[in-house]
Amino acid sequence: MFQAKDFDEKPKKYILVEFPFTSGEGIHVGHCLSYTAHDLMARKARMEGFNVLYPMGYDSFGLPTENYAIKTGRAPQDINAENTANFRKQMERIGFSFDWDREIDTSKPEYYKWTQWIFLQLFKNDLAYKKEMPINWCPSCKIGLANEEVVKGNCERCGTTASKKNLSQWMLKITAYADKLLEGLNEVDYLPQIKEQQINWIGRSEGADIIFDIQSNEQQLKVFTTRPDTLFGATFMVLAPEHEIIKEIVSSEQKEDVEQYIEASLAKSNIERQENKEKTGVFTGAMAINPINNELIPIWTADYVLPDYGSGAIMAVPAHDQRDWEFAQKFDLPIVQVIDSKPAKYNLKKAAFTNTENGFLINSGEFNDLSCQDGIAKITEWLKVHEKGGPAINYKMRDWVFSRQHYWGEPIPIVFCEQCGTVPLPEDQLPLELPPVENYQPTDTGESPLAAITDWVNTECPTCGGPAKRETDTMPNWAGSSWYFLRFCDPQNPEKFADFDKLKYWTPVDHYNGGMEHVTLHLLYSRFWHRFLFDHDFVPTMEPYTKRIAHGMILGEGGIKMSKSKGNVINPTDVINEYGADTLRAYIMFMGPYEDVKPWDTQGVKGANRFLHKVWNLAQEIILVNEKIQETPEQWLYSAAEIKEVELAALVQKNIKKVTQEYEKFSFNTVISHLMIFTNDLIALKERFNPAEDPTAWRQALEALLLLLSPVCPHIAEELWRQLGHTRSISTMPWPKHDPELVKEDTIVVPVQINGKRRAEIVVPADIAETEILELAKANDNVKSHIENKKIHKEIYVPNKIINIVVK
Ligand code: ANZ
Ligand code: ZN
Repeated sequence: MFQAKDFDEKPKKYILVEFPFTSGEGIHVGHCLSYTAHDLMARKARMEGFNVLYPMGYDSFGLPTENYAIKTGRAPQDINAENTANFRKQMERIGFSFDWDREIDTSKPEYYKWTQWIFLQLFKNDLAYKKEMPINWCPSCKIGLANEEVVKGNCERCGTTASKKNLSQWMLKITAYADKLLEGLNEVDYLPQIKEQQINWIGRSEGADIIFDIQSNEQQLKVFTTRPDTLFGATFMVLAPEHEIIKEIVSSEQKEDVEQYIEASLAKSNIERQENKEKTGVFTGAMAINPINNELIPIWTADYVLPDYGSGAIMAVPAHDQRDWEFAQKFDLPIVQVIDSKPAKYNLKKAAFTNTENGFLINSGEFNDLSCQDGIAKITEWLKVHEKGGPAINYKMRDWVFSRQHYWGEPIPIVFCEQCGTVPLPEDQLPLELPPVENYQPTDTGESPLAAITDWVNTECPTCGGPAKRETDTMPNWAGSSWYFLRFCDPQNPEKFADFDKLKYWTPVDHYNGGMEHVTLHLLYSRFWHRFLFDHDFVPTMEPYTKRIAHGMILGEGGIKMSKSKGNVINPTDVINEYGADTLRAYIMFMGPYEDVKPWDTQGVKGANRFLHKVWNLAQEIILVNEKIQETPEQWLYSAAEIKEVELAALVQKNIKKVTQEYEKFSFNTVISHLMIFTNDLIALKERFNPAEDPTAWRQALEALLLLLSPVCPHIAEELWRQLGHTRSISTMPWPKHDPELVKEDTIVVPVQINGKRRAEIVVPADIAETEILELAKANDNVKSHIENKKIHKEIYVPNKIINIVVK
């Protein structure tokens, strides 16, 4: 019924909502909110003549299924089949107009074959590599934990403090795409806060690397700074406690203190370390040499410097950086001011002088008097010439850890050969299927359960035929969702992940909706894969999604978070059983602005249900006095302009216009409120103008209401439509259009400007003539006082907008 047609000549519209992570609990109200809102868009777009692609599938690899399998001793494959069937049933009951022919499931080999294929392309382009990385580890359960399983630093299962364990892991080099991912944001129309979060997550900083020699030591120390202009003010250095160099430079006197300090800070989380509290740290006993003036400055270690940003080391400039200032105060280190401003407003005794935008350099030798901006350029240049560093760019974003030591994920298509090393599986061996196992439990070595299936692990090297071992890590849950929007364009293709011409027809996605919580992970990952595929001519567009919006969270009754433990989770199926799918849909749209956080309210559900009863009862009265429609489906076109009775005609016209406008603004709650007002107004008018007097006019009015209501409440709209005698589905009808002649606003407000200054506003009939409005304007008291005794040079009326009078 709602199948999208490849290459149809109608204009296409690709509307996408994030597909669900298929847990055993089934669909929740958050899904209902976004799926309903986009169902409205999809249904309306079809009625407006678009060829709409509104697809759905299942993001089904991952922990909930795996954990359930462990608990029940059943195969994840079986559990998944049940979960997805349950989701499908629920979504069908709510009446979403998905194109079910395009259903996909990320854990099916036909699908993940292509996830593996894309991984191979990334690998061949040096964007996938292995690196020793810490994983979360529960020392008591002796298993690796996914991030989601670490709750407030503790193992979710047993509550023991999670620690880290180093394992060699697959990484994807998303950092190589940092600039492209930033630039791409200029091409798209995302909510401003979504763009901002992406920009902050990527976290691009321009600055310089500076290399410091160390006194009586071969080692050198590199720091990243955004403020090379402050180099003369560097009075000490600080290393993150994790910094490798510490053990090479620490003096024997300081060794014990330093080791103790390191141990204590490793126990802290990153968040704890960034919190604003008393600075801690210890001197390493080593001295660095400032390259620009050869001064000796002490090297400290302190945990306010993070190991995984820049080089994990800083030059501290306490005069101009507040954290460094606090540290210098605490440990009585020198503070040397190197930026000044006019007039001087700061007091270095109270805080660092950080707002140096209009500052200039002092105490900086040959660089004195330069503006900060010039100072940055000149000192960076000096560093480059003297081989002590140079321009550098840093990103907050890290490479993407792509390995999981879990069973229920895509196997990584790589083998390790004694002769050939790391060998990608040839593409014709894909999919590399996930073998069945007895035991899904993560292992006490931190390896994936796949490692225990020796006859799967031991294989032949595809290159030399010698003995080789398979990679046993699987991909993260984010893999399958990084490209699913492409597969929807050609979901059954066995030869390719999607046919290029089909992609050309359908992509980019016109509207994409997802949670705010996916703005920095899934959204960024999928943009990265897509951009990579674009760079290698596998997809036709640079960016995957034209628009990206986000729905607000639905809270439980009373405004507290819905959670199983609080027992306040609303099950959409219960609502349907009691009130029907249309009530659920209408209520969920009526709750409030789409992007707002809003609480569930059972009274509101009842209100939505009452509204639908009103529509039903009104319709029955009108249907009763009407003959069944006789037109053949092809002939029948809706035209509200045929309604002769003036008041009814005006009411219908006004509402077609208003409701359509609200749809276009994606203001779904006001779509419903206007439909409610429309219904009430029709009921009120019925008291004065009996449907039996002009059954046709009332039928046409009802048809307008049903057409406007049908995207929200398709079931009741269809039923009443058929009761009127129509044989063609309401969902295939053209969207009603209002007649501008019939919805003229009676009066308009027009501002009056005199010599460019707004002096008055006048209220006039909308169809007023120019001469008439100019007379009225000049008669206005405020206007009068400004033109009295002056000569009118020019007077212009821009219809419906403004009056301009120029006097001398
Ligand atoms: C000297 C300096 C002087 C700095 C000054 C700032 C102001 P963004 O903008 O976030 O990139 N920094 C560098 N690496 C760090 C790390 N691993 N942990 C903590 N801080 C680190 O910030 C760059 C600045 O943050 C760098 O510039 C460095 O301090 C600090 F008046 O260097 B600055
Ligand atoms: Zn080999």
